[in-house]
Amino acid sequence: MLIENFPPAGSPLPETITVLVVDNDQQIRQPLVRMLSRAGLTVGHAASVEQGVACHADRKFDVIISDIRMPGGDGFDLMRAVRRNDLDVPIVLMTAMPDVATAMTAVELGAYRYLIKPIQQEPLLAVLRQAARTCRMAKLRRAAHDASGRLRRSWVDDRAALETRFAASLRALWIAYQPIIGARSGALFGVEALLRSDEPSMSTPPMVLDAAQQLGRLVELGRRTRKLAATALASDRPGTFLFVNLHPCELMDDDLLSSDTALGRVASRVVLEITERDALESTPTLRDRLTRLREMGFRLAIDDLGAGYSGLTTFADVMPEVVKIDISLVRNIDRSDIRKRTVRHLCALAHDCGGLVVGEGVETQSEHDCLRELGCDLIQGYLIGRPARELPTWRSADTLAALRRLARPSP
Ligand code: G
Ligand code: MN
Repeated sequence: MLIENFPPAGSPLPETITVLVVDNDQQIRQPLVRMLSRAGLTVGHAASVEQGVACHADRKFDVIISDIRMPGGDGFDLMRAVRRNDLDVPIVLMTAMPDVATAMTAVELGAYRYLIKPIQQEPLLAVLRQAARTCRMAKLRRAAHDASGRLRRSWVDDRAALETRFAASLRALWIAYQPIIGARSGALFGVEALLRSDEPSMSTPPMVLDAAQQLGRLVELGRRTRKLAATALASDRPGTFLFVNLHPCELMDDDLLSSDTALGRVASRVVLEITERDALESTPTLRDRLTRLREMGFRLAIDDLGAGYSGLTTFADVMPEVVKIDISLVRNIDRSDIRKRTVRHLCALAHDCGGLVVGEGVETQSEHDCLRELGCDLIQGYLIGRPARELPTWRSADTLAALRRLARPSP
């Protein structure tokens, strides 16, 4: 085992990302190690599963990247062995021979990414940086919990318990639909699909999302949610839009880019809502992925604009067809000059870029009227309808006109 770029003993803590490369093929391993070292990463490498496991046990890396097929033990054996001692380190798998069986195993074991060789430098670096950040965040969170002394059981037990609860919440998953109507016409424009679970120990959507994040299963959760949401739409009359929330990490899931999925098949009726909880710019190949989604027929929305984590940078990155104004700007807007001014300008900006604006979380008639006066095109909130198991039954008179407006003007 060789380690490149490690600082000499006694030097300050390294700021660089440490990565372990495991591949039996020297022709692949060596150039990869060289490329990562040149990019400033601290790189360890191993030629077998056994060596890799020993290497990681010896010196905890921020992220591991491993080949799948290797003689004497494959990438999955490596994952299982590493997980016995380290629940956090993200493991990126790579293969020259992708197939459904290995991809499914990778998902089941919680691989961070499944990459296909040959691997391009920039996307790989972006993935590794993001993985290292995830790993460090997990470690920090763990340290904070430890320090508070709140957590008495072992982490392994906690993880197992969390996995059990998460599995139960997945089984009890369902979708609630909330109507979105035209601000002027009052006609149904679409519905937002909202994640819900009947599992009592994980009863709120943030609890399910948080568990998925901790367990590295956001992609899996996203796939299930999208499939469930799309199935209901397929049985609905044409003409209304389905708004679906995406976690930014779902943008990296190739399943989202496939036309051969339940959601892909109805893409032209779907608005994908993106919230920038994680920096979007850390999503490699973002531009290409957004272009591909639009080619498939999807429209894109910025969710929760004004909520702190969803900012104007995201707006510029995505050039959304729809902007959703966050509930915090909507609440009591009729009594706040500054909110009125903000929303008026956000509407002007969105309209200038050819987009529509949705006011979210509208609870009173005064908020509704005020938003309409300020230029909001669409309204969503308890005033109109609470999220419910059934799709709203009312029909749209102006959906066609709205559809025409949504026919994508160029950014
Ligand atoms: O982040 P996003 O905008 O997708 O969140 C939507 C959430 O807001 C849903 O969980 C939904 O239940 C909730 N919601 C929808 N309408 C209202 C409303 O009028 N008031 C409040 N307080 N919450 C709402
Ligand atoms: Mn939303």
